[in-house]
Amino acid sequence: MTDSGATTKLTPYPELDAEFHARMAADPHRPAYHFLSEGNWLNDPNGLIQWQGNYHLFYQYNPYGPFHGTVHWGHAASADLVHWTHLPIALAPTPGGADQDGCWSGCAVDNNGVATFIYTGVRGKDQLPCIATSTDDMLVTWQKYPGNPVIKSRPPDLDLIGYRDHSVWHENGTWYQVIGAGIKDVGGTALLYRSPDLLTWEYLHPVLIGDKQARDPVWTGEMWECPDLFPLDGTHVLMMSVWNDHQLYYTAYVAGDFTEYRFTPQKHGIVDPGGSFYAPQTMLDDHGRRLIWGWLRENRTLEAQQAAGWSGCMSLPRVLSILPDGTLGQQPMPELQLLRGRHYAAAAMDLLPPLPERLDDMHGDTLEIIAEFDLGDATAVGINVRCSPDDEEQTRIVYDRRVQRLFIDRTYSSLTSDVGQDLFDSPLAVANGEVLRLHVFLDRSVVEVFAHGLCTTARIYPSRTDSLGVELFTKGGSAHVTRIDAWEMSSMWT
Ligand code: DQQ
Repeated sequence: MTDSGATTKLTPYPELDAEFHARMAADPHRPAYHFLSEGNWLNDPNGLIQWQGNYHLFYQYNPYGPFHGTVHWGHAASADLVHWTHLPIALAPTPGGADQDGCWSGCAVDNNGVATFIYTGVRGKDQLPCIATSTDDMLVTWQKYPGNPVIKSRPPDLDLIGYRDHSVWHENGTWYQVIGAGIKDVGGTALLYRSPDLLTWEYLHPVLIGDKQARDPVWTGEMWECPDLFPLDGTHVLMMSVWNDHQLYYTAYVAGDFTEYRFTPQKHGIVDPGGSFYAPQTMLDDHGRRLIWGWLRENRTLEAQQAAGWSGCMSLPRVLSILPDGTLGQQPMPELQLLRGRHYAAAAMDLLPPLPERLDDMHGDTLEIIAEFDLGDATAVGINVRCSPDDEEQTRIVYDRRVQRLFIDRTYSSLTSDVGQDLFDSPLAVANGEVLRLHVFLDRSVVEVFAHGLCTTARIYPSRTDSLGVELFTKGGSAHVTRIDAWEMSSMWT
């Protein structure tokens, strides 16, 4: 493949043979209904677009192993946003080209009928914007623009410690994009450009500059990766994935006013505080919904990832909204109900401390669970999932009303030592008299919890094959469970 417009080569990589697929299929930690690559390494979602009746998800992919390197764009498509089919690699580094060392993150737009990627090409120390286009209905073949990179250098008057990733939109006949960056000794930023044609770009100004010293209201570090700027429910949202001193932290957001192409934050938050979700991307679908996917990082050693032969999966697709208090809300995409299989329901019940109530009929490692609690005089209530019969292994989802926080407690999630065991918490205020509603998606090594507009996701790696039980519990007083439903979830692969 060259930068002169030739079609991307499709299969220059080691085959994932039948033995490899069998190993992946037998892996008890591989999710069944969270998107992931057939093997090897996956990170950021890229190029989300609806095209000719299909949704397309591209993603950062290393076909050479389960580690970050030689980054390509993997590709999958879906007609219903739930069942997906893997397609050939869409972008590969071009030897001698502007992306010879990696096709890093970017987005897709419809440029007057031509599907177009804007992505970061890596060549040595350069990380610069590149363009590729496709003219086939399934977006399988891509032609790189011969003039890549389309921006030849960073803005000269800024001392930047990073410059990559793209959020592009069209407004009043002009293309705009923000590029993620960090201003040395100052903080993260998103730099605004405009263009008549996606090929020639004029730098304007930073839409917002963070303060890497400020911890309050949300720390945003020294560089912003994967910025995403979009209108939502009458306001604007800017998301930024916080990179600091070569570490990836979380994705923060600001919601507020975007006038004259400058952002004035009114609300701040963390998109998903569960310690795994990073580098998300959003898309607007033809129902007018703003959908989001994020990369769910592994939380086990590099050696464990190498041994597994795969690393990384996507969050469930979620629908974004602005909640009544102006913060960002997330709901599971309703189409996920297509995956519901066998249904388990239990009658409403009183919960008493101290022992948890095991739901004998409800068990599994790929479950959707909806539980509603009248908190009564309890100080905390919750659900334990992936419980072994003796409770030696269990993952606790706990709402503690005294501190008004929701926890995912992984202290006892696994008997193995090479996996994360810490606990993640998020602010969640349930008013007196209000019913607490926990909506949990359990998918082997993924626990994704929705509650009152919040979403928090953690990775777990139970070691026992019988860690399949579900329990409800209360602490400090009695509570009443008004509803408990669960479904076995089927696989997303067509
Ligand atoms: N991942 C890409 C970069 C981006 C980072 C490289 C975020 O473009 O900044 O794989 O995870």
